[in-house]
Amino acid sequence: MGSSESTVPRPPSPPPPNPELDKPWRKFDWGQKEDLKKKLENFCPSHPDVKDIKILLAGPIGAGKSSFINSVDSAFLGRISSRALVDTSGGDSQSFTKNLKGFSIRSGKKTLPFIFKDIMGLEPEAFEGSQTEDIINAVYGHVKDGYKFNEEKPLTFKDQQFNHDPNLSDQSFCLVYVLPANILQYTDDRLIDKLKIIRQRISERGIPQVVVMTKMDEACPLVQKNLRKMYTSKKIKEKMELCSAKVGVPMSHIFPVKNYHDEIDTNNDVDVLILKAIEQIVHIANDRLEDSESF
Ligand SMILES: Nc1nc2c(ncn2[C@@H]2O[C@H](COP(=O)(O)OP(=O)(O)O)[C@@H](O)[C@H]2O)c(=O)[nH]1
Ligand SMILES: [Mg+2]
Repeated sequence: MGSSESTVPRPPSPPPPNPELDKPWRKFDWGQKEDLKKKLENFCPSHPDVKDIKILLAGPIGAGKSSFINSVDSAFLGRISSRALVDTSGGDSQSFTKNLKGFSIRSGKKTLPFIFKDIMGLEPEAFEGSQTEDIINAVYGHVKDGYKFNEEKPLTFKDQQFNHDPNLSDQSFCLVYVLPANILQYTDDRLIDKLKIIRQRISERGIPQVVVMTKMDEACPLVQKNLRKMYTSKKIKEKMELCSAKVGVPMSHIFPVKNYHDEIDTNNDVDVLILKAIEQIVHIANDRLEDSESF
């Protein structure tokens, strides 16, 4: 059997800390997919002048904005969609979204009453202020569809593409930051500062902000193996708490997801996280829309 050498007994090393909590810290029903789909299919904006809710997605290049739109589309279609065109080049090409354009989502024959707008990547190193101005203008409906964002020069009221008189349906009632789970540890403060400026400016008019945290699979091996560990993984909880502290959004406004990225079929657990995020975003936006009489 073993060698007869005498070994100095080592003090027992403490067991590694369990990466998993005993109980999920957020209650989450993994069986609610059909319910969520139905609710979203039957949703109707609560203001008669607004046909659909505009959901503005902002975030760095490669964060997963296009993949998120595709994932929402896929969850409703029941098959993988690639309409929003994901950048597969690793993020350094020039082919990322530069034009403001809307994506609507269909379920069966019905077009759902919300539209995603994917805006230019929010890069920490880009010219001071220009992107934050563009994002703020986009929230308030001043940026016309098709406008081609220019990193070096924000849209101004003198431009043709500036909508001087946005109506209620041109405006966004929720700004969604799409941020990959691992970004906040490594990013420099310039991105955080930009987010802060945007937050201050849009909260003047009470526009809520939420974070969709993507690439949760890459952030935690437990979750990579099984998405249902999302709310028991200590690592995921830490990432979300860090995000809440740095970006200044409450935990209740942060939604962890895994986008479809290399799958060929949809699955329940990916869908249910994506649909839950959308359901919450749509309600947060609609609540703000209901209050819109007040300004
Ligand atoms: N593992 C993983 N990869 C993702 C996820 N979301 C996006 N990706 C990948 O990240 C890259 C950038 O995504 P993309 O949607 O183009 O980002 P965008 O620039 O914000 O539109 C693509 O290669 C995606 O396949 C995710 O949740 N998990
Ligand atoms: Mg994109």
